[in-house]
Amino acid sequence: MKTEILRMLRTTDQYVSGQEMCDQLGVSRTAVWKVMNQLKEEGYEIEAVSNKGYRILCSPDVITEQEIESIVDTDFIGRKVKFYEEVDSTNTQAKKLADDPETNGLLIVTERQTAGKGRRGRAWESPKGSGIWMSMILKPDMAPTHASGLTLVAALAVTNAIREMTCLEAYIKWPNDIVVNGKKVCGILTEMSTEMDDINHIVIGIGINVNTKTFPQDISEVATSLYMEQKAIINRSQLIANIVKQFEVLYHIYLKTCDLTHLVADYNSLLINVQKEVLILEGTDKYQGIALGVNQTGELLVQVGDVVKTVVAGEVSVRGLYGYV
Ligand code: BT5
Repeated sequence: MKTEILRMLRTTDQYVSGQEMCDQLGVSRTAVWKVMNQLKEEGYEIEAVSNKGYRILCSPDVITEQEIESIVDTDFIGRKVKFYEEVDSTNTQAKKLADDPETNGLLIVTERQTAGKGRRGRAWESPKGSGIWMSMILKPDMAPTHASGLTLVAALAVTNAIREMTCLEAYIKWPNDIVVNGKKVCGILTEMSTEMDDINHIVIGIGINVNTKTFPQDISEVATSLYMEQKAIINRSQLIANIVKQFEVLYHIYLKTCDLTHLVADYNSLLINVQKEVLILEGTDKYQGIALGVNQTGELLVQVGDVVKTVVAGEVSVRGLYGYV
């Protein structure tokens, strides 16, 4: 009911009468009044005027199920949210929940991860109260070989959303980072479960440093947050809603061809590596070249001397010649 009440309050700048809420939701005046009090306790500023009703003035920076579900405007991704105050890793939780057939599009969100994961067993710093740590469960009907492109689709969605909601020039660092002013604000980890030639589920984990004010010393050289770059607090639920909306649109486009045919131009226009010298670290192999952009399957094309090499994401790290970008 809280989600419905928040949604009703958000559909208008005007007052919504208590009676209207009771009628629409089929509940008593006392029940509505109780929810209003709960919302106020959670930090919502709600004006109540007799004979007019209730009006929402300000929402706190919370990422609860009710808050996100009340603003998400999609067909299926993020319409259902599972929120944890604290969890080991949203990807790990998502994988546990994904066998349930009802979970296509489910969004798992937490305030804090105790064992946030990066790629290849690396750790992802996920402190309480300032970031977006979330995972989407997807069950597309396509061959497993096409799944890795979805990391790039997610990167494009996050970059678009950051650009739309802030004044920051966010770029993609292939394949799974988003950078602002040369530092990492977001990392994406895609995991998949397959059976024969079918995908059981894909979990796309997205970690964004939103209102983070400091970082541990070991990552402070490479990490930044949206707050640190634009000196203003960003509402995390609004950003989440924007990301899932952008992602859903791009996801449908991706599924048409099961590759980046229709997205590659947009992706390359936001790719920080383009026309830059990059160092490719592939296991013990190491070489440098000029990044040209990605192809339709999401591989990075790198000019090495006279040859254009195709670099497949996975076991590869890409560095700038003089540091992270
Ligand atoms: C990534 O790995 O960038 C993928 C990160 C995915 C995190 C999300 S959060 C929600 C979901 N649940 C999870 O458990 N994971 C996903 P990789 O490219 O391997 O980068 C990891 C490296 O980034 C680390 O070794 C650090 O150097 C650095 N790092 C760690 N925490 C960071 C942070 N909060 N911000 C920026 N850089 C960080």
